[in-house]
Amino acid sequence: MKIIRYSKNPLLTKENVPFGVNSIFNPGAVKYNGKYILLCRVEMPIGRSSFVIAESADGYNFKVSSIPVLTPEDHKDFYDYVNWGIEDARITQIENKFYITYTGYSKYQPIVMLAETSNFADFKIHGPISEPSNKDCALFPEKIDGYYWKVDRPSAENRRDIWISKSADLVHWGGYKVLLEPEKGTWETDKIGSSSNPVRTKKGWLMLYHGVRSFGTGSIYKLGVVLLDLEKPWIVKGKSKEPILSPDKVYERIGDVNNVIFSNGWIIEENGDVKIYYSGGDTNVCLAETNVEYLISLCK
Ligand code: BMA
Repeated sequence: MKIIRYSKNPLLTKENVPFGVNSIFNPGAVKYNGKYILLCRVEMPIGRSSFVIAESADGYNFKVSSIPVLTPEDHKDFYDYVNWGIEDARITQIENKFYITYTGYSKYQPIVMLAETSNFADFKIHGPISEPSNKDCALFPEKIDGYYWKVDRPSAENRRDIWISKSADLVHWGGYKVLLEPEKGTWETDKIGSSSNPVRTKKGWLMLYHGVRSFGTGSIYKLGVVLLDLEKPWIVKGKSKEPILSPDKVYERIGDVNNVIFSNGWIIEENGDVKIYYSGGDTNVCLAETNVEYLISLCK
């Protein structure tokens, strides 16, 4: 098994959105009531992002909601932290609720926001769960050692590492540790960040991440995969040495931001098949398929 791009990529472009947008991209993904749900970022004509739902019975053919389901204006008490847009949702089911971690963007720079929903129509917004500058947050789907856990990507001077922390209530966090650092002099040399919510496998927590190498003229975003210890999730058991998906097709090479493969959502089927939803060039929604065993075999 390899990572196989869907032959009809991209699944969605702005032509599939029933209202005027610049782009649709970076979907969070989850199965709900037997349906595939993508919570996609739409950049509105003014240049600020909101979220729409795209829904599908088969994971390939999606229909986009007629209006955004979550906007900066919905944030009332927290508007100052999201008034430049909300971006890049990651969805984690914990018991019978869906928790959404996403980027709030404002003059204060990126910050991690938390919301929850039971039906993808009504959202309870908890507000910021980080200080700036921080993004790429993903929650673990169950308690470990009595705590909820998250990964995120704070920006420190010259450093873009993935950190892990824990919480008793999903809102107040502590116990911060560095989880993963960019491997210098490789495809991920400049920065890394989570690309999916971690999923339990027999061998450990499996998670996609993105790595970035910057050049004078821009950056290249690629995907990797990492395996974390089940009981001690701050321990890395292995990771892919090479990227698992790199910009290659025209719809990944050329877009609002060239040479980007960015993912923040995947679905693991009961038989171990994996659907990685991703975007090419910050401009569309695409799909690549693989399976859990193959991803684990890459984590050395
Ligand atoms: C990251 C985020 C993503 C975006 C990516 C590539 O920093 O802002 O939303 O897809 O850059 O441009």
